[in-house]
Amino acid sequence: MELMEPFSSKLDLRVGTLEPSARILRRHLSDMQEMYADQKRIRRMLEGGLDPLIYEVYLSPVPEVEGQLPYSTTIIYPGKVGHEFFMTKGHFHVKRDRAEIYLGLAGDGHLVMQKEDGTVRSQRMAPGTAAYVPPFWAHRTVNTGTVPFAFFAVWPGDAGHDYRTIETTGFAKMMVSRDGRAVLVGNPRYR
Ligand code: S6P
Ligand code: ZN
Repeated sequence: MELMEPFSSKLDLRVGTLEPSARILRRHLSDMQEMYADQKRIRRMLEGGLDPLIYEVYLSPVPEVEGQLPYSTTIIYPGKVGHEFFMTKGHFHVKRDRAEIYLGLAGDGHLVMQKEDGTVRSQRMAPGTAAYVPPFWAHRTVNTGTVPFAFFAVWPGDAGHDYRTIETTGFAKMMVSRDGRAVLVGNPRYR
């Protein structure tokens, strides 16, 4: 393993930005259109030239190898596709027995987790919430508030990210707004 010098980062607790970051990843609706239930609405939005920025990920300069602890911040913007809140793509770790820790920084959100058998659990996240993603659970975060939702994450460097499984099956439940409240309902696109 590469021998590194100690270093620190500047994390803006109100906004969620991380400096320095090795890379900033931005996902727009067109990068994850198959993740949402209302496909007709998405086609109309994209054909009408509406392709909102859903979230940004600030990645630490820590290498993704065994023994290291890479970290990131994520900012999910407020918004919905129909009734479904803006969210991350969501993933399993390639090494399924690798866990992760999330820390809420700003705004309101939910962490939705799913086991391979389709069991779903969710945790509400607010500033100061430390949420634990145990081994074997896929994880996706959702902005269920009205301002940007930001959180910090740290995971084992050799975890790896498996997006394919969630792209193929989806999550069994989705987070929607109903009578002004965020609720988990069955996802019609879950296979
Ligand atoms: C990585 C960690 C986060 C997410 C980020 C975006 O293990 O869970 O940094 O990568 O929140 O979500 P996603 O599902 O697009 O990677
Ligand atoms: Zn992860």
